[in-house]
Amino acid sequence: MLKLYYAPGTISIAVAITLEEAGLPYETVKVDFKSAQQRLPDYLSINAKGRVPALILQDGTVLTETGALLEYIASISPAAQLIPADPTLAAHMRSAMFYLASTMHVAHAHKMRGSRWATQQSSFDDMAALVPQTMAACATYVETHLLRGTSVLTQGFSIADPYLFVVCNWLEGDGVHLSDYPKIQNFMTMMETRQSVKTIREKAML
Ligand SMILES: N[C@@H](CCC(=O)N[C@@H](CS)C(=O)NCC(=O)O)C(=O)O
Repeated sequence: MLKLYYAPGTISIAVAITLEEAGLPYETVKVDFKSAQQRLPDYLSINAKGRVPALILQDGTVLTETGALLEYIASISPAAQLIPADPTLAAHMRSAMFYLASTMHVAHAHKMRGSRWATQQSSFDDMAALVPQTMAACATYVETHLLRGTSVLTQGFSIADPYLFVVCNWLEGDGVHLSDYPKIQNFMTMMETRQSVKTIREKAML
């Protein structure tokens, strides 16, 4: 069975939602961020990056990076149709995912993880202070360009949606008000109606 290493509320939850969408059986292992378990040797032997998610396959292969995991789940579950067949639509879906990974998630990390980029407390404070602005700029981009319908694609559900859902779930905590972004708000409401998200909430993973 697939085994997902996760921490509640983190980007690893996009993988859990996608596993639910695909109807795949999986087990979970919670990584305790409070005790910095992600930086201890046991976990580093699973994911040398010290981050979640990590997905362990039946044969012991370890996969990391959210986008790669979502693609993997979609590939082994073709019936769930989590990637559009049309290459242009698929490129838009991946464009959204690369944007989330390389820009929006990184902007969010400046609130808590300043030590990745600097050493002084004043630098951390400065980085954290800018997060409401940088995340608002990201939200504006999502609102005006990424969300083409109720979801990332004009029609239908794709692996970009759980990814976007988890990242937008951070917005209020980052000082960005969803009420200023009606399309994102609509998207979040739509996602909350899906059984996958309900199940993940019942499991207290989000
Ligand atoms: N590019 C990675 C980023 C993963 C990542 O940064 N995960 C965060 C949680 S949202 C984490 O594990 N942080 C722990 C830490 O920085 O110590 C991915 O998308 O999988």
